[in-house]
Amino acid sequence: MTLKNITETTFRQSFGYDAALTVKAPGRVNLIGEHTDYNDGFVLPCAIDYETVVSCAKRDDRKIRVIAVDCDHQQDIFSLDEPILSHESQQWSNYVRGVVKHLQQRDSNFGGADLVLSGNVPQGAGLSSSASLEVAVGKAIQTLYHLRLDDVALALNGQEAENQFVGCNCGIMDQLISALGKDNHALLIDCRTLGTRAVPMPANVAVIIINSNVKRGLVDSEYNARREQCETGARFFAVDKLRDVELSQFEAVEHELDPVVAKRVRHVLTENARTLAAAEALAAGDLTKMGILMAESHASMRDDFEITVPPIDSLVEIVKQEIGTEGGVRMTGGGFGGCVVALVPTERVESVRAAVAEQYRQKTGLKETFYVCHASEGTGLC
Ligand code: GAF
Repeated sequence: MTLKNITETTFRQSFGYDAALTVKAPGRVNLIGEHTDYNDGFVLPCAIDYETVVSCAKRDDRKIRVIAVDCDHQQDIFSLDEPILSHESQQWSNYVRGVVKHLQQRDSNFGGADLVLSGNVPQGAGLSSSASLEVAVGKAIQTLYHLRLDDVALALNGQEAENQFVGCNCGIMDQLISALGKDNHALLIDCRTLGTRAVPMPANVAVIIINSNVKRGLVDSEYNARREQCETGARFFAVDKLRDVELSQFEAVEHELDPVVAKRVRHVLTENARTLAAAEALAAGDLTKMGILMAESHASMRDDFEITVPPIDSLVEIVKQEIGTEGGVRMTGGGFGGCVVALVPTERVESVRAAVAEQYRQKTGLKETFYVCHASEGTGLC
């Protein structure tokens, strides 16, 4: 059964009538440009063929009623005419409540709705299951009520909900790529202007995602701490965002900064430069150059930004040994576990799979999950 079949069938069985429409919004994998988005820098993600799907219909009253298929069919119901507060026990509900609350502040021309959600983006793996949920719920209401909000506004709305309602101070990358992803392309995003450039994925190159299955802990607090360290760095240079600091300017005064802050700043400045170079390399189909940039990015996340963990470093080493100069591999996403992404010639996929299957458990005691993904279209009707 497809996700669309699941949400439509659940809708009919639970609410006793047919959904008016079904929308989807994908998760993402970031090829390079990590922790640069909230520094107004550059990122190069692609949307993936794992997504959240929402079947929905208008209601005659001003209530929002939602069922989450993947959370034991739990239900939530709240009114648009009362203050929308956090749900005490159902965390998934807070993404829906936050999106609806912030949507009301952007365009309140909508009434009640019934929604059924389901998704297959692995949760807690750093592949943006939350952003895909936020964008999908926004898209559902926008489409049902013909709200005059474009997909960039839906992305900003999702980010606002996550920052202000859920409490994670994330940047804009995940929601924006879920909203704007392009089939067979990565997107170079300038997180200051929100301008995008679609970069074609080279023919015969596979996007592999390997979940380390490390239990992620303290992700939000470590994430927010990194963000604060970057803000401290920006204050040192008397700029709003690290985007406005040149590498040479930083190197001239590096020793005056707190050593930890200096490492964080170095990561962000060098990662921005790598991301721009990677967009060129990808566009030129230069997998060797991509490999070098991805390896440097990983080392920078490990040594300067300090967001990798030993099993992730092991995975990267195993894949790197296997592919040599034919492609690249690095940790992807916020860090402290999650996934690595590899770009390899299609014919190397099976040898990478075999190398990881043979060595990862032996080195770490953990079992990986292996995905071969397709760079996909952003949110839209199903
Ligand atoms: C998480 C955040 F949600 C993004 O905004 C981004 O900062 C990323 O971590 C790190 O690059 O996915």
